[in-house]
Amino acid sequence: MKDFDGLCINTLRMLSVDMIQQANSGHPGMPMGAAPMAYVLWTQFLRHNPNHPKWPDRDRFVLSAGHGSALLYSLLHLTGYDLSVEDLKRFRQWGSKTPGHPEYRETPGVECTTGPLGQGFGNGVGMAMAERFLAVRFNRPGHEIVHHYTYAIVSDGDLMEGVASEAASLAGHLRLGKLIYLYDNNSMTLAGETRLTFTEDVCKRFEAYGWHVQRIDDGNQVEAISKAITAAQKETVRPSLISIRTHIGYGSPRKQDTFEAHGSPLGTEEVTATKKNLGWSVEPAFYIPEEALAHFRKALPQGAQLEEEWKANLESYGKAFPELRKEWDQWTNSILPEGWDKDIPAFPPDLKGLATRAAGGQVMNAVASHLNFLVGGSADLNPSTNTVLKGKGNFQPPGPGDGAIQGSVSGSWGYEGVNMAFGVREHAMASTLSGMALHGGLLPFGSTFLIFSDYMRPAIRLAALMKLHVIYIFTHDSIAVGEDGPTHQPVEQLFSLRAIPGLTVIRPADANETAEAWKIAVENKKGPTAIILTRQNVPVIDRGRFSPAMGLRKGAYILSDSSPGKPEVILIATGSEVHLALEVHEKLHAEGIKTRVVSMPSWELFEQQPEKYRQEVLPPDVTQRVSIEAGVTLGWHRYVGREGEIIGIDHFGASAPGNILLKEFGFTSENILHRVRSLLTKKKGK
Ligand SMILES: Cc1ncc(C[n+]2csc(CCOP(=O)(O)OP(=O)(O)O)c2C)c(N)n1
Repeated sequence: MKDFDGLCINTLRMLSVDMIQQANSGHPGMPMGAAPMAYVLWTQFLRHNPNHPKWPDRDRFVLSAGHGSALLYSLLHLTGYDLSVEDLKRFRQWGSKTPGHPEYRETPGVECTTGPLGQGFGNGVGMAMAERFLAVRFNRPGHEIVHHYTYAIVSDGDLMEGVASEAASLAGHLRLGKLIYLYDNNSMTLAGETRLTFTEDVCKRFEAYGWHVQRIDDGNQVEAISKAITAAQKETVRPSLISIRTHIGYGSPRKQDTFEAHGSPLGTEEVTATKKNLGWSVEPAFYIPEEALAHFRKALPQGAQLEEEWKANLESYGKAFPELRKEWDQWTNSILPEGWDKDIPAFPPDLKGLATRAAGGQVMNAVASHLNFLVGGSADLNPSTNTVLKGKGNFQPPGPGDGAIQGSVSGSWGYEGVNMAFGVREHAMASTLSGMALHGGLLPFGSTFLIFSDYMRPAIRLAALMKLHVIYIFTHDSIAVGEDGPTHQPVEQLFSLRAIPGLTVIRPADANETAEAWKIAVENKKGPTAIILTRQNVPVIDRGRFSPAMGLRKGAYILSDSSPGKPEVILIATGSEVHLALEVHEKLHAEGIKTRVVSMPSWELFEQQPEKYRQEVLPPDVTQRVSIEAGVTLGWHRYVGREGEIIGIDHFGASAPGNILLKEFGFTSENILHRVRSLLTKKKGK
C-alpha cells in the first residue's frame, strides 16, 4: 500500500473510531477492517455526485452491514456530501443526521436503511433488477441513459441470513452482471468467531448460485481490491462477489481480531493505543489530514462532470427519442399518466359473487395497461394470486426461453418483461421490491398468500420505515381458505400487519372495493400498501342499493343504515364478512331494530379522517357495536368500545371445506344475529 493510500484509509478508520468514542456507542470493528475496500470503491470506482445525491444514473452503494454506519458517514463527509464534522460529532444523538444505523431520507447519500442483516443485500439485488429493466426499456444504440452499477459491502452476518441466500440465488438466476458485492470476510461476528457458526465455503456457495467470485487474502491490498473490482465490472453476465479477508478492529493492539471490537467503543485508552499503532496523531479527535480530504473531495468536480455528461446525453436522447424522453421523465418522477385508471372495471351487482383476488387480477391488468412502470409478480403463486400482467412479458435474462412459464405468464422473455417470477422466495421478494422502489422509476408489487406475509415481515417493516411506494397483494385471507388447513389459514396476520406503523392495510369487501383499493395503492406515495384479498367468491354488493365503494377511500364508511335517526347497533365488518353484516342488518331491520353497517376496509385510512367524519360513522353515543372479521379479536375494542362484541377467531383454523369452517367457527348470519341479540338484551338488562 502506498503511504498516501494508507493515510486516506486511516482517516476513514480514525474518523469512525472517534465518532463511536464520542457517542460512547457504535461498532468500530467493521469500519476499521473494511476501510481499505471502501476507500478503493469510493475513490476509484463509484460514480456519484455528492452535490446531487439523487442523480438518476449514479452508481448505487449499499452498506448492508449497517452497523458499520460510521464508515459510511465518514465516506459521505470526506467526499463532500452535506454532512459536516459537526454532524459526525453528533453520531447517534437525538435529531442528528447520523443515526445509529444508516437511515434512508435522514442523511444525504444514504441509499437505503440497513442494520437488520441481510436486508441491504436483498435491496441491492432489487436495485440491480430495476437498473436492468430500465436500461432495456430506455437505452437505444448510442444513447445509454441507464448504465450504472450496484455495489454493496456485505458482512458475515449478511451472508448468514436467509434473505441473502434467497436474493443471491435470484440474482444469479437473473444474471445481474452489474451487481458487485464486496464481502468483508473477517471471520468474526458479534458473539464470537465464525468457526463457531459459519464454516461452509461461502465462495463455492456463491459460485453455485451462478456468481462470479474472487478472493483477496489481504484486505489491506489496495491494488488487489482495485483489480478485482475492475474484473467484476468486466464480468457482464454474472453478479460478482469479492471475498476480502479483513481483520475486525484492524490496528487496535488489544482488540483487533476479537469480537470485543465488533460492537463497543474501543475505550479512550485503546483509541490512543490504536492511533499510536497506526502512526496517527492522538490529538485532536476528528483529525482530517488536508491532503487526504483533498483527495476524497475530488469526488465533487468528478461527480459534477459525470452528471453533466449524463445530462448532455439525456438531452440528445430527448431530441432523438422525444416520446421515450417524456416517458422517462414521467417514470423517474413517479407521475401517473392522465387517465391511468380509466379502464378499471365497475363490477355489476352479483349475488353469486366474485373472489376479490379475481377482481384484483382484472383491476391490476386494467391499471397496467396505462401504467407501464408497474412491475412485479409473486412468490410462485401467480395462478392463485391472479397477479399476472397479461401479455407484458417475463422479466428474465436474455437467452434461451420458450416464451412461456407454465400456468402463469406468456409473452416475451427478457429484461423488458414486467412479470417478475420471484420463485418460492417471499423474503427476497419483499426485500428486492424495496430495492426497486429505492432505485426509482418503477412501481413494484409482489404477492403471495396472506399467511406467508410472515416470511416477508422484516422487509415490509423496513419498507414502511423507509416510506417506500410498494404494493403487496395478499390473497387467501382467512380460514375460508379451507382444505389446506390451519397451516395456510391466516388468523393473526391481518392484525400483525396493521401493527406496522406506516403500512396501509386494505381488506376490500367486494370487487368494487378492490378497484378502489388499487387506486389508493397506486396513489399512496407515502408508504407501502397491502391489499388483502379472498380466495372464495364474495357477493358483489349492489351499489345502487348501498353506498358507493368510493367510501373505501375514507377507510370506513356507512354502507347501509336504518333511517331515520341514530342506529341502536352498529355492525362493523371488513372484507368477506361485510356481506354477512348486510344479511344480519336485513333481518334486524325487519324486526324493527335500527342497525347500521359500516364497511371498514382500512383502519389506517379511517384514522387519517377528521374526527368529525369518524364520529359520523361511529357516533360516540352509540355504544352497542359489533365487529366481524375472520381474524384475531385483538385490537377491535378500539372500535367497538368496552361494551361491544367482537366476532373473530382467536385460535387456529382446521382442515375442512371453507364454508364448513366458517359455519363451525361462527361466521354465519345466525350466529352473528344471536350475538347481536344477546348484546341488546344485556344492555336492556342493565
Ligand atoms: C437480522 C439481524 N440479526 C441480528 C442483528 C444483531 N447484530 C448486529 S451485527 C451482528 C453480527 C454481525 O457480524 P458481522 O456481520 O460479521 O459483522 P462484523 O462483526 O464483521 O462487524 C449481529 C448479530 C442484526 N443487526 N440483524
